[in-house]
Amino acid sequence: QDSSASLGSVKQLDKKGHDVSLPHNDILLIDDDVELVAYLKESLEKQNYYVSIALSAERGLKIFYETKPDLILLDILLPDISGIEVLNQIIGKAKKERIPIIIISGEYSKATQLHAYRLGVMDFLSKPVDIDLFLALIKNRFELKREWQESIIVDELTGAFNRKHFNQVMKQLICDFKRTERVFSLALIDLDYFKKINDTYGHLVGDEVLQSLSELVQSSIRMEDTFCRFGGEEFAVFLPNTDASSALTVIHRIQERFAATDFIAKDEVFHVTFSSGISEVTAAENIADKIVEEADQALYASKDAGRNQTTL
Ligand code: GH3
Ligand code: MG
Ligand code: MG
Ligand code: MG
Repeated sequence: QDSSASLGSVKQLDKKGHDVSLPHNDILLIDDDVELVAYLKESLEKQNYYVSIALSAERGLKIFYETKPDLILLDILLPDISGIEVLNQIIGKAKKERIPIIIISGEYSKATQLHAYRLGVMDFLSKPVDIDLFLALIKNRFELKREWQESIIVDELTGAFNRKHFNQVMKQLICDFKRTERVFSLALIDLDYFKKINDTYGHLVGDEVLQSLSELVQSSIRMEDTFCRFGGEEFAVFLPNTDASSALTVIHRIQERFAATDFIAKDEVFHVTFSSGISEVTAAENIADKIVEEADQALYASKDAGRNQTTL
């Protein structure tokens, strides 16, 4: 028996020995120059990119729509329709989904380049390709994309994940649960009498309290747990592989430390607490709305019972 399997950290290798359990970048290479394509594919795979090849525009379009690659390398002179025509067809979707398109072309007249840039491509490389420059460019494009992907799921004020990511994680955990029956818990956290903090000390101090809570939670949970700002002064923590009573222990610890945190404003020390409600996924309740509703009800029970406490 492999003990690491139970931790969910077991490596999954594909035929080429890539670790498919890690996030990876798919590149679609549309070019009819067989020799160049083979060379680029080999060079890219050495950098751990996944590469699909299309030797015609038609095939390229098919792969684009079916697999949603992370980046596209596109030739202009293709055997069927021109790369410019391909661009016309895919640029809208590519822009919307932030899929960078890099033109690699033996035809690089100013008119062609201008046309491509005006359609919205970011980069235009001329053949023959310098492999070092090529790889450096690709690396930067992915870096930019990764930064963007991160920025759209993180809340600016607190650094917690936002509602969009909350929904993604929920979906993934429910999917895992249905497959493996691996339990997870959701804790909702709502600050107590937060409106009064704002009214007494001002909105900026309120913001600092939100940031302080976020730092405390982030530093108190495990790597595999996910902390999100659910909205306003309400937060959520996903705890995979954790039943409700273990989640309770985690939240209690945070609750105690938070209540003991000294805040200072207007020359006085004040304290803030939060209430929490926990729900655990079950076979009967494995729909996102149900799980949130149950945690929300538990949260309201904590509020009713006097706040600064957690209910299962
Ligand atoms: P309860 O204990 O019942 O939860 O009372 P409460 O005052 O915390 O709840 P209520 O929903 O009445 O007020 C929440 C307040 O949170 C009102 C809103 O202005 C404030 N708030 C929401 N988002 C932010 C924010 O980003 N910054 C600041 N400073 N305040 C915020
Ligand atoms: Mg060609
Ligand atoms: Mg509140
Ligand atoms: Mg609230």
